[in-house]
Amino acid sequence: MGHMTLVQGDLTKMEVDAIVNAANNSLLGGGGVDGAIHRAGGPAILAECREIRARQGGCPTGEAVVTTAGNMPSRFVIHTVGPVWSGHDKEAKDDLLRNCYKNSLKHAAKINLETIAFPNISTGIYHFPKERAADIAIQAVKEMLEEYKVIKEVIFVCFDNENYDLYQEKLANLSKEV
Ligand code: AR6
Repeated sequence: MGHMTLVQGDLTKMEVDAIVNAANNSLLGGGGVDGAIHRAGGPAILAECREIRARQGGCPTGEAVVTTAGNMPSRFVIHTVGPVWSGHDKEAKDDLLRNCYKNSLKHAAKINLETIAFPNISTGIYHFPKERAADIAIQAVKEMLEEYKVIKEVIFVCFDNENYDLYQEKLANLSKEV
């Protein structure tokens, strides 16, 4: 079965089959990791995003779409849209965040990708609480690794120290369970 690993650093530098983008519904780019990905990958990514918009009109929250990674060392970008934390019904937000991880990996498995790197979706500009997001991410990825045998490695790429420390602790606890 595939496994989960952790690194701290810049997602755009990862040499993997796909990196996942924390995008928005428009797919037209933005700040945070989304801005970094479009800058590093170049205009080919936005061109494909525009084609997807023309076909299906953006990307609903919790869903995912796939484009080239342009000039980055990865092959594909899986763009998913996390929930904005503010507002009512926090359980619904949990479900949407869970869907981001699951749908991204479903797309990856469908095109036989083996290594996928995730940022900490929704925990920046969208203000999802980091620990709550980490629990959801790790659980969702664990379930998908059990289901999709083609996926060999999922790498959590943490940018800030707080996320890195959280994932380090949680992944260590998980490996103690088995
Ligand atoms: N590599 C890895 N992680 C990064 C990088 C990087 N280069 N840059 C930031 N992060 P955010 P969101 C981390 O805000 O909360 C955009 O405008 C960051 O520390 O990028 O899902 C979109 O267009 C945080 O832990 O995404 C949307 O409008 C994590 O990436 C909106 O932001 C996610 O933070 C999405 O907000």
